[in-house]
Parts: sequence; C-alpha cells; structure tokens
Amino acid sequence: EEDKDLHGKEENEERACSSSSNNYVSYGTAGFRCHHAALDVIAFRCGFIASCVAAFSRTNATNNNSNDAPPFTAAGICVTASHNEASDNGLKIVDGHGNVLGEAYERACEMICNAKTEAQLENALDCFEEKLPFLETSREDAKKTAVVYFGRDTRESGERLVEKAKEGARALGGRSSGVAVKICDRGVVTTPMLHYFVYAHGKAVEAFYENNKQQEEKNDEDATERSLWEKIDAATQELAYFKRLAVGYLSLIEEDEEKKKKGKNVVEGLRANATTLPPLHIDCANGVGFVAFEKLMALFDVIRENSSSSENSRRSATTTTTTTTTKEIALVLKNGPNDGPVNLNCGSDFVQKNQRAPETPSTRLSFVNQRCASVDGDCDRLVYFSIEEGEEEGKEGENSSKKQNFMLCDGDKLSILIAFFLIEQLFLAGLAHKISLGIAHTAYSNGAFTKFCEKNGVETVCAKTGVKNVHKAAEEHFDIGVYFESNGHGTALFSDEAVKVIEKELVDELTRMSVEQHLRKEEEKHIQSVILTTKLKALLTLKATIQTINPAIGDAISSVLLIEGILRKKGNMPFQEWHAMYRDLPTKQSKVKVRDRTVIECFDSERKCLKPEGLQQRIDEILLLDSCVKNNNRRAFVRPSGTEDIVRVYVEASDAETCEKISTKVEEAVIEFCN
Ligand code: G16
Repeated sequence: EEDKDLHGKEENEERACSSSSNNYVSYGTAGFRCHHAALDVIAFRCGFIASCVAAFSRTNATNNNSNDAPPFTAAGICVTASHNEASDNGLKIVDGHGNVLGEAYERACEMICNAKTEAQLENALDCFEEKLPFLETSREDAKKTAVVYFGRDTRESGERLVEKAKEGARALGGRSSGVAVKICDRGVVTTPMLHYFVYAHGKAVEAFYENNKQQEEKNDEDATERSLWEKIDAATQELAYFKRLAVGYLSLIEEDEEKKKKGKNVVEGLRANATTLPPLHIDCANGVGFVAFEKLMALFDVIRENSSSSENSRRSATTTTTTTTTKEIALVLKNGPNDGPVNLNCGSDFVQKNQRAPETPSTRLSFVNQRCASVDGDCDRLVYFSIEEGEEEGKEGENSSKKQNFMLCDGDKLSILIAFFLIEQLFLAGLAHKISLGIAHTAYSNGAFTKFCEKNGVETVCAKTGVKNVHKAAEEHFDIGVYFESNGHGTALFSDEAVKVIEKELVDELTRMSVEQHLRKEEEKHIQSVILTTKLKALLTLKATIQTINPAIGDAISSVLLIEGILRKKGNMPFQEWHAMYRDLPTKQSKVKVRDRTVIECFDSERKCLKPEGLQQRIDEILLLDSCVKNNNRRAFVRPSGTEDIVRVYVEASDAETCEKISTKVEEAVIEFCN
C-alpha cells in the first residue's frame, strides 16, 4: 500500500484529520475512528489483523498454556463510528470470544495501522506476532481456516471500507501462510450482532472440540468446517440471534402474565391489573438500530402467529415510524436511516449529553408525554427518557410555550434497575451467599448514583472510560457484574461459574420438588410447593435473564428487552418511579477543542490529571469557587476523548448554576493549559 493513502489523499487531508492528532490515528476508546477518507489503509490493515487473530490464536490463551485449547478460528470487524457524525467512520476489532480485541494488542495494532515505511511495518508486525498466543503451534496447522465476520452500520462509506478490510483479511491467505481465509460479510448489522456472530462461532468450535476429545480428532480435522454454526447461512445466524433474545424475553415475562391473573404481590398485582406498560418510543439515531428492531418485531409477530391466538397484534409502518403492539411488547420506532444523517440531532449521545429529546424535524414533538428510549448509531448504547409537558408559560396572547420536564434514566439508572432486580432474584433463589453481584461504572457516573449504591450495600468499582475497561472490571470483580457507562453502554455479565451454579440449583430444585411431591401427604404438599415455587421461579427468572442478554457485549436491543421485562415484572413500574429511585446531581458535559488533546494524561480512573502540569491544581481551585471549604457534591475532571479530537469536560455540583460556572472555568483552564 502506498504511503500517501495512509491518512487520506491530499484534498482530504484537512477533513481526514478532524478526529486524529498530527496525522496519527491512535487506537482510541473503541478502535480506530476518524474521517472516513483517512481510513482505507487502516481498514485494510485491520482486516489483516482480524485474519491473524482468527488464524493464529487459541482460546483460553492466558490461563491455559496447553495445545488442548481450541483455536479461535474466527474474528470480526465492525465498520462503524457509532455515536460520531456521519462523515466519520471507524473500525472495531472483535476477538474470537466475540469480545473487543484485548488491550494487549492495541499498541501493536496502532503501530501496524500507522506504519509509513516498510521497516516500520515489519517492526510493527513483529510486535504484533509476539502478542499472538500459540503462534508457533498454530502455524504448523496448515489446514487451518480463518473465518472473519464483517458488519457495518448505515454510513455511506461503510461498504467501501468493508471491501478494503476484506482485501486485508484475504491478504493473509495463501500457500506461504497455509491459511485459508473465509469471509463472512453480514452487511448492515448492529455492532452487538456482529459480536454475537463471532461469539456463537467460537462456542460452536469449542463444543466441537469438546465432543471430539475422546476421538482424538481435534488436531487433524478442521473444526471450523465441521461446527454447526459455520454450516448455517447468514439469515439463519441472524434469526438465531433474535430468537435467543426474544425467547429469553418471553420466558422472563411469562410469570408476569400469571401474576396479573393472581395478583400475588398486592402492590404489583394491583398495578399490573390496572395498567399495562405504555408503548416505548425508540429514537434509533437515524441508524442501523431501526432496521434491527424491525426484524425483532417481525419475529415477535411470527412467534405470536405460531402460538395461536386471537390476541390483538398490530403492526403499522410509515416512512419514518414503525409500530408494533402485541400483548408481549409495544414498540414505536422512530428516526430510521431514511430520516436523515446518522446521529444528527438524535441518538443516545445527543439525548444524554444535551439532556433533551431528539430534535429531528419529524419527531421533535412526538416524544412528549411518552415513555421513550434512545439508541446510538450502531445500537450498542441505550438510555431511557421521558418529557412531561405541563402548564403553559408566558402571558396570554404572547407566544407561550409549554413547560417541559425532561427526565433521563441513563446508564447509571439502567445499572441500578438491573442490579436490584438480580439481587432480589438471587435472594429468592437462595443463591445470594454463593454468587457475588456488583456494579462497574466510570468516572462519569453521577455522585448520587455512587452514594445510592453505597447506602444500599451494593458494591461498585470505578474503571477508565471505554466499554472494554468497564467490561473487564465487571468480569474481574464479580460473579455477576452489572456494568453501564453513563452514556448507556453496558450489560450484565454472568461468569461461567455463576451460570453453572444457577443451572445446577435449578436441576436440584426440580428434582427436590418431584421427590417431595411423591413423599408428602396431600395437605403438606400444598404448603411446601408454594415455598419451592418461589425459589423455582426466581431460578427460572435468572435463567431467562441470562438468555435475554447478549453474552458477547452490551447491546441496546437486548437491554430494551431486559429493561422492559424487568419493568413488567415489577408490575409495570412507571418511568417516574424508576427515575425517582434517587435524584441525580446536576451535571454538565462539554467538549473543548485544543491543538493536541494528547497532552492530557490522566490517572485514578481518569478522575484526575497528571499532565499538563498545573491543570489538576487549577481544577481543584476552581472547585472551591465562592467557598473556602471543599464541597463533596462538587466534582470536575477532564480527559482526552478516544473517539473525537476534543477534550471532554465533566462537572457535577449541587445546583445547575454552580455547575455551569465551574464548567466555564474548567473549559478556560483546558484552553490555557493545552494550547
Ligand atoms: C465509544 C466507546 C465507549 C465510550 C465512548 C466515548 O462509544 O465504546 O465505551 O464511552 O466511545 O469515548 P470517549 O469519551 O473516549 O470519546 P461508541 O458508542 O461511540 O462506540
């Protein structure tokens, strides 16, 4: 590849570097991201990297130093710039587990993608090779197939960049490497779907090796060719993804239907009898989420048709809105790819950062007095919101506007709802002493959230920004790690051990129940079965929750189903009640453009900065504004964004006015110290 291509052609040079510093595209918070024009060579090289990951690394590499570990055989590339503007694009690399490619590879990937001379490229490849576990063993495996999955969001530049990435992936194949590269292009899909395809592939290969252990076939057969997942076509893989989530959700709400009839818990029973959840209006950021949610809704229709019934199911579609209303779920989709450039005045980043409803022409008003949610450009973030419109403001005759009260349930509140629900189920299942549960979050979490967790005895851990960091923290600290960044990026992770414990307990419970029923006398049976049923139901609920969750990565579709399921199980909990669980401190988030944002170096999970010298001291002084004593409700930090060429400023205080004042001063300090 010619050097001039690396950062875009000359006429694009200015635009090309809008998200990168000094023509160097760093491996940021979520892979490579900048103006699409600068990405062709990077896409090619990322494709090559993904092929190598698929071909030359093995699962369990870090904790199992044996050749018994099956090879990854698959990896993936998502071409997306997620929440960024439409002219940007990016590459997210997926490892064989379906996770974000590990931190250990980042530096080498960055070197490969930014190498300008042959010598630099060779050096970078050597460095990358060192990171690939089991390389030598795998290289001897000449019959190996590397499968690389590709997906993209709805951006115009996506198709071109996927083609470039495919070229790069294919470059690994051939006689000298002994690797056959197989391309699985899944077209326009959400990022979490692509992660799931790679995850499911890895699981199928693992199962194949497990099944063939005794027959000693694992080294001379190509598992990839023989795993079931590999044999099914793209449409069936997609269906498998949607089915997993939909069936999980339906199992989750199953008891709810029963509860409605019986009204077991008095408050929840009454509430459930009185109302159903109002439809959820989803702002799809003019992106791929719209397409994916439509597929999910179509599947609910099919399930409904197959399961009989005369119940009402209503689907309607206009150019901008699709509605589905069934007994199980009611969704109204807004802001699809035909409604405007991705993320423009809509999407979860817009809603969460600006604390106001999407402002696309077609939807400006239609969110008022509804239950609403918003996803981002590649559908891996989710926030809920509601706007209550009240009394008119202004005098009669004048241009009066209605008073609006915007309420946001961001990632923090998603965490709280999910964590508290799971804690309750663990107690009911009698597993609270066996399975630990906690929340991982970032510095952006509201101070009121951390206090609320502390007050309620929920353990928390703070990690650096980036889903890769929070995911890792959740995994490392808890058996069930609920994690969400405030921006709505997250999920609940169940460790393999926790899943095993839940499944074993479920089997034990079922066995115990049938034995009891045989042994006990009629009158005792009734009492015993009620107690056992509570436990059994909690175990089934935990199992359904696991199925509703995309196990590979945070997924807005999966999160909508999980949250809707929980709200239903809580007797159709109104949005206001969820929102009022605690009151957020006022916050302000802003962006500051500086010459080189990389001069800022942070520590303490990015809550403090080390460089440039003096900046942290200035921030500490600003926090004392109009006061000589430290106010514990005040917080401010700055950090260089890993997805945009800006510095992010976060401020929190007891009142909005102070917040605003502190923010302005911190922004000024950033400009002073970073230019
Ligand atoms: C990406 C990451 C997120 C991160 C966000 C903002 O989101 O996946 O974990 O919170 O960028 O990062 P930064 O503040 O460094 O710009 P997405 O949805 O854009 O992929």
